[in-house]
Amino acid sequence: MALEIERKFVIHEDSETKLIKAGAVLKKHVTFTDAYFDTNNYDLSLADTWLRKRDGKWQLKIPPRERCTSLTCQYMELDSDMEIASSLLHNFPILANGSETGATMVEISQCLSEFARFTTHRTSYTIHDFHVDFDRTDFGFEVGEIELMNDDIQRDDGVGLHLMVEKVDKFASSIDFSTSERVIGKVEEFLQRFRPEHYGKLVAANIMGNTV
Ligand code: V4E
Repeated sequence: MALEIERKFVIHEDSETKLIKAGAVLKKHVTFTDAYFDTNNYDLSLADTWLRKRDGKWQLKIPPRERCTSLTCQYMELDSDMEIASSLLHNFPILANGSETGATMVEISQCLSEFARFTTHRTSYTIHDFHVDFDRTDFGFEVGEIELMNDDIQRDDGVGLHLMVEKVDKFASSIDFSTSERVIGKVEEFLQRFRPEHYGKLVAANIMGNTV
C-alpha cells in the first residue's frame, strides 16, 4: 500500500516554463484511459473510495485513517488485485455477493457499474522528491498535480502523513503553484458536467464541492 499526497494546481501559460526554471526535469509524455466504477447506490464514492481501471488494470484509492486539514489530498493507493479485493470486501461487505470464500475482482466487478471514462494526456516532470504532472483530458479539461509518494507507510501513520503534506504545501508555495481555493480534479469535473445526479450526492455528503 502506498501513500499519495497530491496538490492540484491551475495550469497557466507559463507554468511549465516556471517549473523548468526551478530545476524540473521532463520525464515522460503518456496517454492513459481511466474507467471509474461504483455500485448503483454510489457506496464507494460516498465513502471517498475510488476504484478505477487504468488501461485495464485495477487501482484503488482509499482515505488514510486520519487526514490533516489541507488543500493537499491524502489517499492510500492499492494496485494489486488481491489487496484491492480484500480492502473492498472489508469495507463494503455487500460486494461479496454471497461468496463465502472471498470474491475476486472479476466477481466484485459484477456488482459495479462504470460511471466515468476518459483519456488523459499527461506530461510528467520530476523535481527534488516530487512528481509534477500536467494532465489534459479528452473532454477538454486540464489540471496540474504535485505529487509525493511513500511506498512504505502504514495507513495509520499520522506523523509521516503530516510531514509529507507539509512538504508538498511548502514546495507548492515556493514555486507559486498554490492557491487559497481548492482546485478540482478530473473526476470531479467529469461528474459535474456529465453525471450531475451523482455529483449532487457527493456534494451533499461533503466528498466534493467546497470542502477541504
Ligand atoms: C481521489 C479522488 C478521485 C480519484 C482520482 O484521483 P486523482 O488523484 O485526482 O486522479 P489522477 O488521475 O491524478 O490519479 P494519479 O495518476 O495521480 O494516481 S476522484 C475524487 N477524488 C477525491 C479528490 C477530492 N475530493 N479532491 C481533490 C482535489 N482531488 C481528489
